[in-house]
Amino acid sequence: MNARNAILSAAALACVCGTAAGQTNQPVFEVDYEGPRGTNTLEAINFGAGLRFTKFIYANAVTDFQGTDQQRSYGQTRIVRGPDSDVGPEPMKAPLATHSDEAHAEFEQQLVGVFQNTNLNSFIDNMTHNPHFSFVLELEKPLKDDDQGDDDLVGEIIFFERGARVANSYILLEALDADGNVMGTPYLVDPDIPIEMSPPVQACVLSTGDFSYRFSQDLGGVSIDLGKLGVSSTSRIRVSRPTVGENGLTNAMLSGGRDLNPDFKLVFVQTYNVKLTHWAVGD
Ligand SMILES: [Ca+2]
Ligand SMILES: [Ca+2]
Ligand SMILES: [Ca+2]
Repeated sequence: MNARNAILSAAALACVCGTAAGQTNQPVFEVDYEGPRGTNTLEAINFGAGLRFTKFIYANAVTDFQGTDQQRSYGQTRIVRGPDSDVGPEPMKAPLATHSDEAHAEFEQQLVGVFQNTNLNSFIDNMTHNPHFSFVLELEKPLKDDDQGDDDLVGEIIFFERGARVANSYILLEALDADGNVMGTPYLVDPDIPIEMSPPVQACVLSTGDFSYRFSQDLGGVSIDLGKLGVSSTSRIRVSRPTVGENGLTNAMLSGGRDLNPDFKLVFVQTYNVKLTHWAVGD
């Protein structure tokens, strides 16, 4: 099925409704859903009241990838793609054989591909016991807040996370300036306030050994206003595994199956200076 037909196929278009408690907004994710093995493309995000966005900002580059154990980190942070999907980078089926600068750059080049599409079945997977990961996303153009300051209305960053009970993993986001210095405030994303997807959107789980398809898990989405990072615009975002004792994260917050190794995708939404399209049920 080509992309245009997929968009036009009402049967294939899952209207993914937000039901998160405690949030003032309930965005609807419109996903062209093929199933847990296929391509599941986010087509639009709708915050209601005519605030429906279809333009996304992608990354040009991943830089400064770091793992605690350089000998194993490429295997601890992996690229996943639905086995029947061809959107997004192919999984690297083994850790790199060498850790030369060239191999490091090759891995970063693979990673960035995850952030150049909205296929929710093309994402980053962190192994359960990965002790650390971080990298910087260099965006193709500045991500801007539609309404300066911290609010819960229109999120520019959507954190999609796969978990046994929808999203269950924390992540830390920081806006960086052109020199790599942190602007604003590091923001710990709480996976306990996900927008559940209804009907559910699932993402694949691949085996560690041969990367064959094993089963699938539900995805949850968390909508984050850019103001929560303490900035109104940024072109660089550092993504990392949070550390207990920093940025408000305590051990008590890891009860109930919550963890620090997200299997995730970040989607950046252009909400600033865009022509809004009005949309109603039944269109
Ligand atoms: Ca805001
Ligand atoms: Ca906003
Ligand atoms: Ca998870």
